Amino acid sequence: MSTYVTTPIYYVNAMPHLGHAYTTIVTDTYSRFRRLCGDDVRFQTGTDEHGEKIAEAAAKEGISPREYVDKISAAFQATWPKLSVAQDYTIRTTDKDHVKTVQDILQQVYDNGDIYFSEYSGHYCQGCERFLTEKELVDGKCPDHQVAPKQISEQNYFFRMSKYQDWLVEHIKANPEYITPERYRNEVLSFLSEPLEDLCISRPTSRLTWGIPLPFDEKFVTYVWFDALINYLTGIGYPNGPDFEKYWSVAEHVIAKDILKPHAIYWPTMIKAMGLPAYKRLHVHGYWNVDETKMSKSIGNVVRPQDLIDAYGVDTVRYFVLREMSFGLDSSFSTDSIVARQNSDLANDLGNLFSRSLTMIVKYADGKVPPPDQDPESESDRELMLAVEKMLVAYEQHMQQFNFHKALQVVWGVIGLLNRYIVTNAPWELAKDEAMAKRLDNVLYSLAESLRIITLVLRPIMPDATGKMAAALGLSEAFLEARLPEAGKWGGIEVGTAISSPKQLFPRIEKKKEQQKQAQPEKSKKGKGKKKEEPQITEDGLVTFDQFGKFELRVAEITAVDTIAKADRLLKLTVLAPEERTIVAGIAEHYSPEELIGKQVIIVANLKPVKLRGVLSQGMVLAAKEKFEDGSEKLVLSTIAGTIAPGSRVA
Ligand code: ME8
Repeated sequence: MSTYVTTPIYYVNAMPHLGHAYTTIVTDTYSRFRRLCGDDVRFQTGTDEHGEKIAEAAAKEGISPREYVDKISAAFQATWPKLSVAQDYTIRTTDKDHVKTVQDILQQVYDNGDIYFSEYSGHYCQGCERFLTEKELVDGKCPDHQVAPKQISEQNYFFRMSKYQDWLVEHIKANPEYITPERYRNEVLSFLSEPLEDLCISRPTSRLTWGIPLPFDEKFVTYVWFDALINYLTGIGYPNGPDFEKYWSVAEHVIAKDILKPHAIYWPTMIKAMGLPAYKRLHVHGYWNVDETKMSKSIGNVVRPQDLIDAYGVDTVRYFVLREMSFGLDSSFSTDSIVARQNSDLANDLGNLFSRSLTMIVKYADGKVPPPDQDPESESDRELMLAVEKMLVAYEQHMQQFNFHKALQVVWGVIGLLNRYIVTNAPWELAKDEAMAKRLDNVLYSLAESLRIITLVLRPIMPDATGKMAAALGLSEAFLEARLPEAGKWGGIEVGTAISSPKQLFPRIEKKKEQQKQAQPEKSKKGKGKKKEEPQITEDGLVTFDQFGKFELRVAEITAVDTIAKADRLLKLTVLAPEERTIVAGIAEHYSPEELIGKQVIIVANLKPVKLRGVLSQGMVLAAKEKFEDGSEKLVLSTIAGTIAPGSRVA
């Protein structure tokens, strides 16, 4: 099968922001997904470089339009590899072959009688670069750009769009998948329930010269939308290039709702007038907002992709946008939401699962995938295999429908299940019992195999991180060849594959120092000058509320555990509470390191730090101890009954 998928070509009147990054990441993810399914994929992006907006932006900078478009289109092209976007072709509407194709198409449509000369007067919005109908105005203004359109009256060339209205309505009705999600299909059908006007497709050179000259009248240049939409054809070599036949019949366009009308109405009718078959699907997403307002260059409330990459890394940025936005609906951007996704979904759920599982394979199976020995009696084995199988089916469906957030939800369902599988099967307990050696092998095999499948399905979303995951799982080469659905079948990982303990895949992000300061202003003031009162127990052996209140109990999350040389009973815990600190705890006889990672425990956070065996201990972990008659002891760490942000006060 072939897949051809495109982003809009972005205007080069401003630098790329998160909105552009989102559409391009979505399209890249989809193209990687189709490749994973074995398709021959063509993925195209590019820049829209003609028109009034661009001419104006260049004039503002005091440089020629040519210099200006070269500069900004280079900035767009430089952004994509940083976001791990790997397009097959980048088109610029100033490319010579594109200019020729646009002129050839204009001539053809003109010769067929679908372009005519006439006079028009109407409401022209410069931001939209088109005439708005009376109905589209809100309080006399363009709803998108919040400015009153100019009243323009001029002679121009028009495309007989109205001629194709009935065909378009029928086509949309007969092909429910043509425009999705459904709300946008309904919006287009509702718009088409009124008579469609013809489309003005020229601008007089007296007003604008930065455009493609009309082949049949040199006093006019082509309207930017008639020029821009044709990029989808030029990029695959229309009309005679070898790729055209292969890719046009499967063309899918990805856009945001701001450019629904040009893509769902102008473009299909233009294609029809050219005598070509319709594109296959149009995928429409919502807006990234900041404080309820659309992120846009004209408002200036933009988030730059580079800033996000610097702060969180490319994998987190890609995961975040795909997981956070329900495709089709608007989403609000905030740094809190991206930090929460990184810490909770990536560092905690996926990162911990991965490092815990691989560390156990290294420790209990000599770093090699042990042989499986599925236990038909084991409820947890059956549940796991069934869950992985179901996940794969749902994942493929959701990815195909552009429901990326749902695809990720089902993958994270299995990640959660695997974390529970580890607790239920407690490999560290199995390792203590010779008789359980086969069971231990099977649990470790199941973990390695599940992680292989998770790595595979996350590959289109996080190409960099999954590359590291595959390498740690000893899969680098096979991984590149893997194709769904075959590669998703249980049993793909080879027994004996060498596993290595991975480096931390997703570091946790700590709140910035300033934020912490803001959060605890009183505490820092209190400490100054005043001598601290030591809590004292009263004569009757009771403590007062005041005295108890002096102990600062906090929830701490264990992120790393190390043994301490020559101290068999001690472990060095690295915890977040919420800042990172180390605590030395005498629990080595009761807990293995891998069992502890990810646990939330309760600590006394305001103890004076002490050094124990050369390691600084900044607090104390609380635990309950049971003593048995034979003198032995059981120790259980105190935890809390649900998950809560590390650093939360226990009161
Ligand atoms: O319209 N949220 O270019 P453009 C989500 N050149 N996506 C956003 C966004 C936001 N806040 N802001 C921008 C043009 N986008 C034409 C297209 S195609 C033949 C010609 C993304 O630079 C989204 O994909 O204004 C939107 O459709 C596109 O950028 C508009 O880019």
